[in-house]
Amino acid sequence: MTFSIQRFSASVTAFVFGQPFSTGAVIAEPQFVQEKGSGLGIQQEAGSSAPCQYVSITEADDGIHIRYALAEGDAIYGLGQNMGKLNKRGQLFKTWCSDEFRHLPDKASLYGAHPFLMIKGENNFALFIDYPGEMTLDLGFFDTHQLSVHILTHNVRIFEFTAASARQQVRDFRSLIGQPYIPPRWAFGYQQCRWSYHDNNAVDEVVEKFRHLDIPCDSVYLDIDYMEEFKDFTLDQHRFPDFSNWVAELRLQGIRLIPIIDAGVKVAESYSVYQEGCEKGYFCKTETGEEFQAAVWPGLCAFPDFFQPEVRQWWGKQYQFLTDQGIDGFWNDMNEPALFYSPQGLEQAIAHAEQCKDRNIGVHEFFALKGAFDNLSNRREDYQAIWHQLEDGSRINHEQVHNLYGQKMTQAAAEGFKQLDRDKRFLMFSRASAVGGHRYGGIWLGDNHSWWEHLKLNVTMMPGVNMCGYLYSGADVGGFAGNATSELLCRWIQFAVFTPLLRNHACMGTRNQEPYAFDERALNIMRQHIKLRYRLIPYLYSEFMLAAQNNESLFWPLPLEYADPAAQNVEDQLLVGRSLMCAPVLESNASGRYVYLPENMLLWKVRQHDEFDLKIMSQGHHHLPLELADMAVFLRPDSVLPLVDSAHHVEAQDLSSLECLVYLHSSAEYLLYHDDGVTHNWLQGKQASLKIKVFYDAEKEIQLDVKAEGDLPYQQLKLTIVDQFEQAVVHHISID
Ligand code: MIG
Repeated sequence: MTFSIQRFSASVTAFVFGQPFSTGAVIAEPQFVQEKGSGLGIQQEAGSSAPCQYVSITEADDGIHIRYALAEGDAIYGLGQNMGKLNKRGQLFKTWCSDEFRHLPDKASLYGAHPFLMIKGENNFALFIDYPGEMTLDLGFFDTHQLSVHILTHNVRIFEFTAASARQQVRDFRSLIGQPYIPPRWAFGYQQCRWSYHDNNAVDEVVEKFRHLDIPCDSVYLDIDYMEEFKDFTLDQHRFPDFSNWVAELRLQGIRLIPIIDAGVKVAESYSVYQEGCEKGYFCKTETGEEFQAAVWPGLCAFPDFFQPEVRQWWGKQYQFLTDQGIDGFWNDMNEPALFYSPQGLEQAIAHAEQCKDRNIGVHEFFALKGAFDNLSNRREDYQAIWHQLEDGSRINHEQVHNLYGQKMTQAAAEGFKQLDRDKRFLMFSRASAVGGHRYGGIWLGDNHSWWEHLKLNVTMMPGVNMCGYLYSGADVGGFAGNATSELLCRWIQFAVFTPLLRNHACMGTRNQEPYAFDERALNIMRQHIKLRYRLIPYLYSEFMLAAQNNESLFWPLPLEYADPAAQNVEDQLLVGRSLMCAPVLESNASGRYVYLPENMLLWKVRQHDEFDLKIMSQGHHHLPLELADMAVFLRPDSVLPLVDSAHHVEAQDLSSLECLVYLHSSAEYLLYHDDGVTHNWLQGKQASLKIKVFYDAEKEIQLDVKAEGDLPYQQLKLTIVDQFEQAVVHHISID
């Protein structure tokens, strides 16, 4: 077994086996490299293992194995977008991006491949396995005391992170993979989607309802039906006439339209995108050099070979068809890539059926026949038939790089936007992803169901995707498939108030899921909490930007923050940024919930978004009454929560008066970040900030120290300070 060792820092080491495919996940360069067999005793005997601090890595005929003996109390966090709880010990996962319509508890993989995991317990360390094909991660499934990762290759780079604290392990990982994608500030508003709002009238009606009913909203989505025959970068002129004028009209009302783009390109002679791609050889090929084709929504499709820079450039330019008409946000779908069937697969299934015709086939043959059709989608054989062209002239089989395909589509879009307008921020998020794709866009969490279990899953998934740098993310609020109850949607909004992507989305054929599609009481509750969301935008945006710049997460699990034993099993509360903890209600017919407070906290029980109902709660277990109209926002000791007034959309918000809720123990210091929210000028030092310090002087009097830097919209500051004795004082100051 030969490998080389790369040291990135005292706490980050990589072990390199074979000739790994360069995934682009890690953009940092190692500081020090020990080459294979360099006389430093690195060249190992067969069967020996690499000198990792905690795990053992061995090479076998079937690939590379990582093993670690789990102690009784060890917990495992991370794994990004995957099923299960926060602590993933005991489960089995694999990396294989898939169009997974049913997020059932034992699904081993969904749309993203995020093999970053953290072990907490006897030893504390993290691993990242930089390989874009399949691996299985057995986190104590076959043997409770054995963690084993089997990577189906001999070419891989494995990172070990050995910093003592979990936060530092994540920072170390994130500093390798680079800064996350930064959305425009308006993308922190409420967004409304449905598959599909079929024509401009349907969209106008949605907008009219939101505005008329005084529910804030920043964007409405266009799902696949806006296209002509599902052809990317086309518009159905009948259902969406006079598109660019209409886009401009909606913009005047503070609404942006966000169209979907699918990965598959319809095979059609008269379709210029297909024609050009075909002529230039931009689509993925089969082994014999034919165009690879499979069916998705448009019927037979070809798939752009996003591994080629030239193809990415070409694809990135296509978005201009819509940006020229005033569009500045997109979502990339079906880019795992999802394949409904290939002509070969279908032919085999039909041949199978013909063999069975006119015979008494018996049950076993019946199930085989049924399976032949049931398993036509996303077949492994079809993926194996795809070949990608690489820059050095060589080719690589899709099987070995599958998890990068969708990410490269989003990279193409991001690179295209940069070409179009270097300064402007576009909204972009993708369904498929892998590690490294956080630099190009956000992700949404795919086709969940209107089930309480999936609200819970939204909670446990957020910290995982954040660790991998996907800060701009969120689930389909209310659930995609199935029918949401008004109660579920109310509770879901109460959690999603904290997720950067706050988008209500529902599948074709389900009941309407806009807030106004439910009873009046529910509508009033949803309106209140969506307004709360807008009140929180200065905080969420600031926390987002600082987390992006400092390699932090926005959502962080309690067990990784607090050492006390009772905090170790808390899975249904999360820290949100530096000041807050959320504790959403995740059960139906609940009039409250249990919460565990690892420290004293200030509870703001929100029923009215513009009224404070405050109470200090002491460290420990509590049952908290929370009627459907109520949600809990907890402030940590010595923390500050900035708030502004709500408005119909983000850019209409009056930021001149800022309000801060402070929970003061001894000294609260807070930095509120601000920038223009639409350009990348913040990279050139055009960042503004408000530094707020609230403390006691020697006479035990409360003192304030407020410093403004840069171009800030805030002029008046109202501070509501609650001290340990629940005494509230209010200060008004002006900011200059
Ligand atoms: O096969 O475009 O996850 O959000 O509404 C379904 C239709 C294709 C899957 C996406 C979903 C979207 C839907 N798409």
